[in-house]
Amino acid sequence: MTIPPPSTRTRKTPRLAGIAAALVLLAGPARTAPATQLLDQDWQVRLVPGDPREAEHPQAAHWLAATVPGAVQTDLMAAGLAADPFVGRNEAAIQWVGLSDWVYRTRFDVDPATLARQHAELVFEGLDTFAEVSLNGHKLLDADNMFRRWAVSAKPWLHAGANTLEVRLYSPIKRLQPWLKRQPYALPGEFDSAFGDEPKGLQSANYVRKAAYQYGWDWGPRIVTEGIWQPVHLDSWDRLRVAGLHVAQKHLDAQAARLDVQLDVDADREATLPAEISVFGPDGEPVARQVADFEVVAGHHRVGVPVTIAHPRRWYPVGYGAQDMYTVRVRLGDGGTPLYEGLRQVGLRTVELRRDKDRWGRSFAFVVNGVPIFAKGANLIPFDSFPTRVDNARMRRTLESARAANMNMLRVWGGGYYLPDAFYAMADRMGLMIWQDFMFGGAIPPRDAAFVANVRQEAADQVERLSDHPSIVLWCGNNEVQSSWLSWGDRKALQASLAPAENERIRQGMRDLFGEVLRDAVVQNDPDVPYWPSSPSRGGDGFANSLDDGDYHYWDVWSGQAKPTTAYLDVTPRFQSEYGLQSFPDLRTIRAFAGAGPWQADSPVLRAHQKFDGGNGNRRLLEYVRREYGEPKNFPALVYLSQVMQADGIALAAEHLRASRPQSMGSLYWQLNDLWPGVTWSSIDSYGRWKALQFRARRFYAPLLVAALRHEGSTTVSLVSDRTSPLAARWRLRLMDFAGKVRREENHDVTLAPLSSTQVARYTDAELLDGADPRATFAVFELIEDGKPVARNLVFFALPRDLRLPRAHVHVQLIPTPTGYTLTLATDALARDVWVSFGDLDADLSDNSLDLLPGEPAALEVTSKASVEALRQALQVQDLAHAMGTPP
Ligand code: BMA
Repeated sequence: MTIPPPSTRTRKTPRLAGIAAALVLLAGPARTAPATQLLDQDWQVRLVPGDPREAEHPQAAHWLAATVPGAVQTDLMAAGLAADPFVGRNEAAIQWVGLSDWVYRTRFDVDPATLARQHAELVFEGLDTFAEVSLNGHKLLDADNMFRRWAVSAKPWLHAGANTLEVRLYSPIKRLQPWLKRQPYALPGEFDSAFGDEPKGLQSANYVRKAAYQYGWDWGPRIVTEGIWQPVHLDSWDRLRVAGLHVAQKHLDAQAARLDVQLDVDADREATLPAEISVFGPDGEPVARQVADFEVVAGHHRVGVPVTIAHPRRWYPVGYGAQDMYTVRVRLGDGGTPLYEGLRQVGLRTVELRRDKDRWGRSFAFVVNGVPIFAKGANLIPFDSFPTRVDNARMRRTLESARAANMNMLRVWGGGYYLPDAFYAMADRMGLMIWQDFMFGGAIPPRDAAFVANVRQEAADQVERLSDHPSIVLWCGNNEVQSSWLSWGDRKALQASLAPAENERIRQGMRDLFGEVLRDAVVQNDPDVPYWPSSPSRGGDGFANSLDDGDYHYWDVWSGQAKPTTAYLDVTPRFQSEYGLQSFPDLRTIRAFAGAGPWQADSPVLRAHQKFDGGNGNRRLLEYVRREYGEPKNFPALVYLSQVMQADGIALAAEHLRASRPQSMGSLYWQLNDLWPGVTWSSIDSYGRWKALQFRARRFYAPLLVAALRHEGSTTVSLVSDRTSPLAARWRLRLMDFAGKVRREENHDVTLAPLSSTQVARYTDAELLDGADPRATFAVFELIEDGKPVARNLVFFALPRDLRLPRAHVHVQLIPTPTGYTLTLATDALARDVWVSFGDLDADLSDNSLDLLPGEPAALEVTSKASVEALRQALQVQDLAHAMGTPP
């Protein structure tokens, strides 16, 4: 017998509304089967009567159709009462929504059978954020945390026929500001509102458990949502129900996996529950079956039964093995129709965050199933300002792009929200490791008992929900909270104004929260995954961002001192979890939010979609482009050059980090994705379009890399292999002029050790050039396996703006194939950073942003619905020499 693996897994209660449930509640005798009624219909929303905005927005003072799960802002957009804040300069016009109080209502019928149940519970999987819930006029719940699940007994207030459910949502800004103004001081936050609704330095976001980025970030707008953002349902049962199924991994080695199959049970009295536990292997084959009793007592509790799998197949990160997963099935009952059946998918793997003392200090390395893995990836920001409109297809496309670019890790950064189960299930399937921050983005948190208790419950909810995903390899307490306390100007200014004892209390509060409360949540609910208190840190709350110990955020390039990108080569941390450069998105994306143009870097609409330094980021971007590439000849050239600059800079850093293995064991650049169309650090824009960096990432994160890093007049050549077996190969150096004439060639045999970086050569410019013109000569380094180049990198001896780059003629040929098209590119002279596009047509390219050498054509696969004629007509090829304004 085989069963197909289900597509998702269980959570505490079956998730509904498209979030498929693998927890199957079978029809037992009608009175014993727990039931769930989804309340997603007939919702309406309006301003709370008496809200001061009624006069200004009279239409919102009437009931409007609402979507649950959803947000007020998206309801108003659907009703035509709010303009799309992602277009033009509309962001300002939607601010009033988050400054108002709203009320949602629906009516639902309850049948007599449900009413007769011993238990009826109303469950809100997520409320955003300050919410007051009433059922038939009786107040049931006050909620104050977007990240928690709220379940309350509804039994006393339910009646037969129509029931009215009302949810009032209070503006978190309006609720907290008056209180905050009365406090002796405000805790330092993140980004001040650009709209004047909160005074500078007086940010209420610190004091509420709500996604921090919605208050505005340096890559996204301020849209303070309110709404019922997760499903609502009414659960009813008698005597007993199973509320969750987990599989804890107690021990794992090549011989055996010892698991504990656990049920979360609500029982009215003690009972013995006969059960059949079956385990199915990665191919659906049965591998273990066991009959056992779960002994339950009265109340809510967890019961477990041990199960062993012999010779388990383990889950591996992509590139290191298969993503094998097992399905555990639990059936309760004594042979007849089961009273309950639940399925849970698990991946078996060990994870260690290796922190050994070594000659560079103390390591920071992920070791999965005993294999030390260099983490290659990026930071993930939230997918949208409105979490409820993110569908699985969007998340999948982003994850697939990451995997396609040879990434193996993403960091779910702490200023957003905990992502849905489907996200982690996809990461499991794709073998992408997830570094999971708790949701603390940088603001200094309060420390009062109620706040801490609220966070404790949030952490328990979330860690328990996500605990069985093999993709999660780290839980991290916060992003930059404790490090900022020690180094940011506003924090230091506050500390100078406070008594030392008060400073110590604030610091101790953070120590307690990140050193104990969150750590405990992980130890209790996901004990086989390591915990790290803060990024960046050395594992405690002391000085962070040191090169010898812990993870490192490097921002001297771009922000801070705006150092040139070569400064990336001056730092070799143990794990670089953030560093980044901005670029403009594709012109099509710009057109979609900014209209027809013409534009310049400081056009008001482009400044409105640039959040770094209040819109001044575009100047910084131009400065970086000018510094290395000279004056762009027009705006499209600036867009193109900004992407080349970003890709070149990040490639330099990533290659340096990989070459520094094992001193460095990770590179996560900032940032993978965008949540709106803007000018940001992303490598994929909000339409899913790849920037040059995303294509380059595929090369600099490829399993085999030749890193040729030129710094201060010398080039160091390292060969990097992520393979787990030795590689016999050859490396080659060719020195060429721009017309393709080889002036010199060297070939060397080499054997690369598994999981290694090997420095094979170091040349001064004089040695490499041997008298050739540095402005018209370049070096090509290649790694060759079985006669074929598998990795390549070019070294130039001057900044691009100072090179005598030729105006190359790139010949193109587009030929239909059974699956799409092949595009062949050939050139008569060196063409750098060749970028192929098809105007307004959608087309996916197997590669882009590539250097073309004369005599070495490149063939790209193109997938598009457009016809060959249309594609040929729209085809555009740009290269560096043509985009730089200064003639060569
Ligand atoms: C980092 C992040 C974010 C921010 C990014 C770019 O340090 O943690 O707070 O968006 O820098 O400035």
